[in-house]
Amino acid sequence: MIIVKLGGSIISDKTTPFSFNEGVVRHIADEIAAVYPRQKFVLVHGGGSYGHPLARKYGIREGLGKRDRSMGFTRTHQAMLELNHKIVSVLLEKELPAFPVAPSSLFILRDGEVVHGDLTVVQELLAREFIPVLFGDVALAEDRGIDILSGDQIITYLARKLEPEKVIFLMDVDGIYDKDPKKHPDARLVEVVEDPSSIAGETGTFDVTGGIHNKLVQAFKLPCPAWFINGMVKGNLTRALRGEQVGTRVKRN
Ligand code: IP8
Repeated sequence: MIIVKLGGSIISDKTTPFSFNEGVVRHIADEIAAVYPRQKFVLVHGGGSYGHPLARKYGIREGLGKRDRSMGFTRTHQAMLELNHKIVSVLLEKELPAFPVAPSSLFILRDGEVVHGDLTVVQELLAREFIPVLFGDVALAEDRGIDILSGDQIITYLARKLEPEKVIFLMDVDGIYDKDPKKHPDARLVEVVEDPSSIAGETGTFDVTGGIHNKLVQAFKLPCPAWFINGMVKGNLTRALRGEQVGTRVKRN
């Protein structure tokens, strides 16, 4: 089984609220359809311009308090269901038996971390050759009442319990660079990272989107190899599925 993360920046335009990049999701679905059902998948997508603006507007991470927050909790979830519906619809168009699974019904957080999770349904869906489609979501929290659960946290949890062959992160940049490629034309794409300390070296690995460096650190905690690739480029997912060199590969020794 392979876990694929559809980053929020590829499935929607983060600068335009409620925008959906259908074309990108379509080519990703094509590449999955080319190897399914030989290859099993769990898909996890981010919040993009559906979840993040609402989560910020209602201050969900600050927990329950004002009445407005409970409405915001539900509205943010509703927006994520809408995005999930669009993604699942594209997968169904390609004859892939995608099935939506809402993480807010599976996980409970404390201190921003998962303290309770139940993957029975995900496992049973996989056993019946469905493709579970999870997403960054709101979640109930033991400490502050409500919180946000990111797609990356879900992936860490899934990977520890389900032991996938690999995790592929689809992003809107080519991988991890040694410095900011927008500021430094000589920035080099790092092809393989084998040692986490190499990324915290003299120059450090530049965090292009604000989340990549952290993703890389998290990737070392996964029990399997991880790939960071540009999901906007057709064929990249196929290359990563085949194990060919593309983007940045995180190999644990
Ligand atoms: O984009 C965030 O998920 P992410 C989900 O995977 C919400 O960090 C609701 C903002």
